[in-house]
Amino acid sequence: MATENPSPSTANEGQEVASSKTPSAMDTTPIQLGQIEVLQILNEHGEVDEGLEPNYTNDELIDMYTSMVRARAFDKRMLTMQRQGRMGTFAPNLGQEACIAGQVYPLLKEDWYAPSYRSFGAQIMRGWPMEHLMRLWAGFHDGFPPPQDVNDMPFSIVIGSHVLPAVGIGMGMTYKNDPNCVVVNYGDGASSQGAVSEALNFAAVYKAPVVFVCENNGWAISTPTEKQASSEHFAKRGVAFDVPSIRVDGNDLFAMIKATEEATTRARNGEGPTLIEAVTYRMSLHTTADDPTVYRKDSEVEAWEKRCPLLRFELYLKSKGVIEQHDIEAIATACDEEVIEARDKFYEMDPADPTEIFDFMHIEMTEELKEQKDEYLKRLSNKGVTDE
Ligand SMILES: Cc1ncc(C[n+]2csc(CCOP(=O)(O)OP(=O)(O)O)c2C)c(N)n1
Ligand SMILES: [Mg+2]
Repeated sequence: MATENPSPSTANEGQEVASSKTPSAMDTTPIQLGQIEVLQILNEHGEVDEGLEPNYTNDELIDMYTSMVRARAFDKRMLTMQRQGRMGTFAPNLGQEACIAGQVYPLLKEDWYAPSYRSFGAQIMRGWPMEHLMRLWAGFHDGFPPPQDVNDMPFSIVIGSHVLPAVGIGMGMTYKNDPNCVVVNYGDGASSQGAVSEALNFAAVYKAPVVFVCENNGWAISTPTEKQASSEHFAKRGVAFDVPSIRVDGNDLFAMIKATEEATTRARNGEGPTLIEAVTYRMSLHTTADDPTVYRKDSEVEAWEKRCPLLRFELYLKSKGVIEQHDIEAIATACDEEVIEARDKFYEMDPADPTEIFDFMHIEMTEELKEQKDEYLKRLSNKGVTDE
């Protein structure tokens, strides 16, 4: 239907104005929703798809395996420290090590990483000292800012909130002609936040060099994925926004690396975003404040234990003759020693100054805050926490 007043004031005479054109007849051919590719290279028995087997050197293979073992050692130690009352609330990553390592493996130092809270394995790979992460989880504000020269956002606890800013970083890269890209991760639960859909749309329209990794780990605390979404395939979400999307075995390090590599290449070539749905499983607690035994069956966890990302990688490395059982044990011990060294450094760090918690909200403290601070200081003094 032609509109009666077709002219935006800027339109030149005689030039066709888009809004005044009679739309072409409705094309009634059914829309073929792009089939979602599914990728697995290394299965749970440690068998590799020979056509897709990557060509890494033995040292590279041992290095990537060690990254996963280190993440698991950190995970276990943090849980122990929390149970001893020496660590704050902590979100374990047990079972998701391949997903997390694979999504940053192809990143360059200059690229950006915008993680959610269950991503310490990747943060370590990006250059965060483990004692720094311990400081963060223990609640010290100096633990949150990324180390110098690490292009990461601090991890996001407000679920899905960091995905739009990550797209903003990507759009900034395009604007400045930077040949870099951004990887952002979020969970199956976070995908229900409207901001995540907005982010996919913005990224698609502006061809932002962003890799979205939706970590589908079965649960959003006690909400199972079937109550989160009507389709178990989160990769389908990308199709609606015209974002190339793929469903990947998130417990398969090779598949995660390959999918991320292809996505980062596309991003660097100006071809815009990609959505990777990483199918994985949270084998441990949501956080140390959670007890999953009240909402999920042990049999479910046992089934996923067989799909453990480390186990299949060990089987693969052994079958290739890259490592033997004693190497596996030596790597585990070395990683645990690294974590203990970091823990000891963390224990030696100065405790926080409890008086400074009011100091960083405003450049100039409001009268109300000053009163609150005074009251708080009096209480600390009465309790003997401070001398004053
Ligand atoms: C905006 C917001 N709402 C609620 C919460 C409380 N919360 C913390 S984690 C979580 C579930 C997240 O699940 P998912 O995105 O699947 O990530 P996962 O924990 O499984 O890695 C919720 C609801 C929050 N942190 N932020
Ligand atoms: Mg989840």
